[in-house]
Amino acid sequence: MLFIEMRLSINLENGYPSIKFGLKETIMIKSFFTLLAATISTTAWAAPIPPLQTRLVATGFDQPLFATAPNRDSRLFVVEKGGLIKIIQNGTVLPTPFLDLSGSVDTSGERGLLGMTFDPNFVDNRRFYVNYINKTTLDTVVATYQASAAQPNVADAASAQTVITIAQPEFSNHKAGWIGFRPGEANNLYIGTGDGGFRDDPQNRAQNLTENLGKMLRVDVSADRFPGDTTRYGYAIPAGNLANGNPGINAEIYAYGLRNPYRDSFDRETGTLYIADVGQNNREEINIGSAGANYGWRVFEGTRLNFPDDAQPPNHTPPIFEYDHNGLGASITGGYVYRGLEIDGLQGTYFFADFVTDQVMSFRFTGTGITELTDRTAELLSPTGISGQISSFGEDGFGNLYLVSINGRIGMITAVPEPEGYAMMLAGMVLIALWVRRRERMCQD
Ligand SMILES: [Ca+2]
Repeated sequence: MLFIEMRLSINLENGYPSIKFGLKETIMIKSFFTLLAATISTTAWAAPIPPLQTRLVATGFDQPLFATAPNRDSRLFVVEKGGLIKIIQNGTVLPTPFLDLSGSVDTSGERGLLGMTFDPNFVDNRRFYVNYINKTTLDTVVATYQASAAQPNVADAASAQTVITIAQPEFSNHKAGWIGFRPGEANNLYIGTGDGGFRDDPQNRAQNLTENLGKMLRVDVSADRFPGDTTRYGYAIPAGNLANGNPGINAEIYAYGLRNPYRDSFDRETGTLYIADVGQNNREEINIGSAGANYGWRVFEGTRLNFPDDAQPPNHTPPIFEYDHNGLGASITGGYVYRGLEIDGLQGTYFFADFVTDQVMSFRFTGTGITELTDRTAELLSPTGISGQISSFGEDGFGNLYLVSINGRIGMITAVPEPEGYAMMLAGMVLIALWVRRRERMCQD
């Protein structure tokens, strides 16, 4: 199609052939080119989405909770709840873990090694960050390490430095744990925190602006703020956080009113921040992250009033999408916007799952709402592949997306190979034809 367009364009002037024809021929040619242009532009706007499948990448992990990679790096780093980070390289899980934090991590309830991200300048500084619950204090720790200069598949354990600690209450749930850098904002580390448990956020922490729980935090980690202390890395406060110099508000807070943001992600092309917040009684929700936003918990659960005794915040930012517990599920696992190179039609499609009902869904965010809500469960889950219990999605260094199951399996979202895809389309057409014939017969009866 593109080739035809290029050949024809040689003879075009003002969009139409310059050779003189009669009126009738000119109208016909104009109609043809209008049709051609419409076809090309439609094709460019919405390449068809082929049938999808999950291709198993590796199995045998112990409660994997996350998968990620440095930009344009062909390895995939898998985070296990118990404290190990393992590398899949060329289809093989390397026998030596990249990092072993099992001696430092508490794993009871929703505690564990919960998140990981690579520094945008990883190629130069070999720096990465982890989020875990400390075995002794039971508090959240975000720490930075460096990969070994001599052995790139092993982290240098002695390089550990603490970026921030966040005090946690005694409850073992709502520890969130995602951390990440927004594309194009290399200095600032985003840290999602839950309300710390238990139910109904008993201390109302998510709305308390002197608490770092129930928040999206943002700190500047562009330099070691304690160069004389090999155990502390620290951080600075970037411009544009909520407090903006107000001493009555924690300087780290970017946005607030979250219950258990599990999981969050940046659209690697647009930088849009997606925050999936796990609900309590009734609603699972997906929010768009913006500086100063209040997502409402505990007063609101989605758009539903959860705690009528509290004053309703006037600045409540409702989710872009929510579902109730009588519908899609009861515990959301947020995913990613697809920006991989393999499947044109999927560009801009956001994937998420529900941990309780084993559903995988997708939609597109238009900037004001969502469109193309699609149930992907039948395509992406199967008894022999990824069967469910989606603990996270993962994104590799090239924008490919993965399903991570807590039962130990990891698979990549791919297109069904074309001959099979055609076969499936053909089978679908045959089924429709049979159905039409059956209806015709029924109408005749
Ligand atoms: Ca230091």
